[in-house]
Amino acid sequence: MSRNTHPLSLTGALVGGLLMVALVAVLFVAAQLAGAPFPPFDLFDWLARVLPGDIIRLGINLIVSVIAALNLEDTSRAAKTAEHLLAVGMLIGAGIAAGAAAFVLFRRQTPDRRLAAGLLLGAALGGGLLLMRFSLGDAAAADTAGPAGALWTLAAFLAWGAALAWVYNRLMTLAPLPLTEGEGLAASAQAINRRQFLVRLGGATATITVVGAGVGVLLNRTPDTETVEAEDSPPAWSDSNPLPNAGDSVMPAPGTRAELTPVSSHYRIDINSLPVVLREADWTLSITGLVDNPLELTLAELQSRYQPLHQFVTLSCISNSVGGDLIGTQRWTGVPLRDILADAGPQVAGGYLRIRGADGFDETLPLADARADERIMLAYDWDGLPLTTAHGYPLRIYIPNVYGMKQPKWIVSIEVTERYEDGYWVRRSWDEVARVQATAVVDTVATGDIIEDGDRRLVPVGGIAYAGARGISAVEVRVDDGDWQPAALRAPLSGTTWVLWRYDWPFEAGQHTFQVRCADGLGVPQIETSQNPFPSGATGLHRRRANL
Ligand SMILES: Nc1nc2c(c(=O)[nH]1)N[C@H]1C(S)=C(S)[C@@H](COP(=O)(O)O)O[C@H]1N2
Ligand SMILES: [Mo]
Repeated sequence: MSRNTHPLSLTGALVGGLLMVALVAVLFVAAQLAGAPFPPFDLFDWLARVLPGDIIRLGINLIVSVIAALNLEDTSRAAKTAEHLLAVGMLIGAGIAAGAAAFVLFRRQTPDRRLAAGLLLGAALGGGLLLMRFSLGDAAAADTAGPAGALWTLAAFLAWGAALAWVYNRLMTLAPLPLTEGEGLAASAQAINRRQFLVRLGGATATITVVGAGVGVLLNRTPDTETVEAEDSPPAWSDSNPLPNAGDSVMPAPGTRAELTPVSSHYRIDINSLPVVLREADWTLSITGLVDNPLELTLAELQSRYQPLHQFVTLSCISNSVGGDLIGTQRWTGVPLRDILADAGPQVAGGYLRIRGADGFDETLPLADARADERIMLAYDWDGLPLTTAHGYPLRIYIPNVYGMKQPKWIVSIEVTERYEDGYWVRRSWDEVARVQATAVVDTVATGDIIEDGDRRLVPVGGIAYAGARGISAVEVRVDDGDWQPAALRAPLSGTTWVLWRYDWPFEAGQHTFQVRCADGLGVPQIETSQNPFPSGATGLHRRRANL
């Protein structure tokens, strides 16, 4: 029996992959249990920083198209899940490649040297991932791991490398495949053959993976599912605590999206696999640069020194498609930025504010805008409660009329400078101004809520229109090839939110297409030609088909 034929690199790929799957499961449990680093996310986040904007965009487009094709409900949540799976897939891919390479390398080595080589390979992989993690800086603060976390990561990858070498050495002692019938009988009488060993290895790694994934999910400490204690909740909006437009006679057509988006279902977009977890005790806001009095404010100081401002605000991602769900409306509470700037005393008039988030995200705002527009605020509450981790705790900025990409979350510093610098997404070729495009959406053709009006039957049709803080002056609806008809506008929650519209359409049986368009508060009609979100935000007419 020829015992010393070397296993193929294909076998190495299989073993490297199996072992990596198990390793990822173990890393996942440690991350969930003890807040250890989760290297697949570091790899993914690092790639997201260093790869060219075009490639990132291609990736995002692909994910978003798949989500659209699958008709998944919550785009931003599904996209994050897809990113997480991709991150894990990439690390497993690295395990497969490293396993194949190692099995070639191992051929010329003695069993002991193989072990050393395996450890070296593990160290290289683990070390590389740690370097990526360190290069992300504060962004990696999503977990509590310090040096212990780094050591753990390294140890885990060393174990992976050692296991790879051990498997190779073990395979060398087993009968290679294929066996003749006689050899097979003989082998099964004494010991297992290579195939049986690999099947066992597969079973063991599968067990570790399933158990690990199960335990990890049970322990779930993902910060974005964080909920707030019920007793801390502010009074819900109700008859005794009405929304500002509660008395409006134009009622949303049934099926229109909620006028005020529950925080738990507000979309979430950020550059990291995991949102940055900041703690109040460790956090301050610094105002630095060209100022007379540099400031370093705690959250309590921000809240007590300045008069709070409450604003209903609609926030949209520039990547939102017309009719998409990357848009939401909440009640933001914070401090006008100009009040804080007044205390800091900028030394320039025409400069810029460089606003940095703890995740490495940054944007630039003209100083003059912040001084002139009291709506520009640093916000700490949504719906009367502290921002959730996912939405930027403890501090984010609101800037009217621009897309979310211009408005950092998790703000840690604001620097007054003379020089303009592109922000995070602008460096990746998105629009420098990112002014919100006027768009309107048909949310519902409420065929189940037909109104009997004398001998007429009316179908409520409705949705939203949004043009940033410019407001909406008109919405029109067209059914099939008919004329554009004016819709009724519900008073908005504020001048900086979307506007709900409604059009009661005289029923006609059959298949119909409902189209909508709007004009902003200045009467400027929306752009009707369809444009993709990149680089300046989506435009075009939204339509919805209904069978009546
Ligand atoms: N620090 C930081 N701020 C950020 C981002 C980010 O990745 N990091 N994403 C921006 C983008 S692209 C959008 S659309 C909004 C989304 O805010 P939300 O997640 O609370 O809906 O946050 C903005 N602010
Ligand atoms: Mo965004």
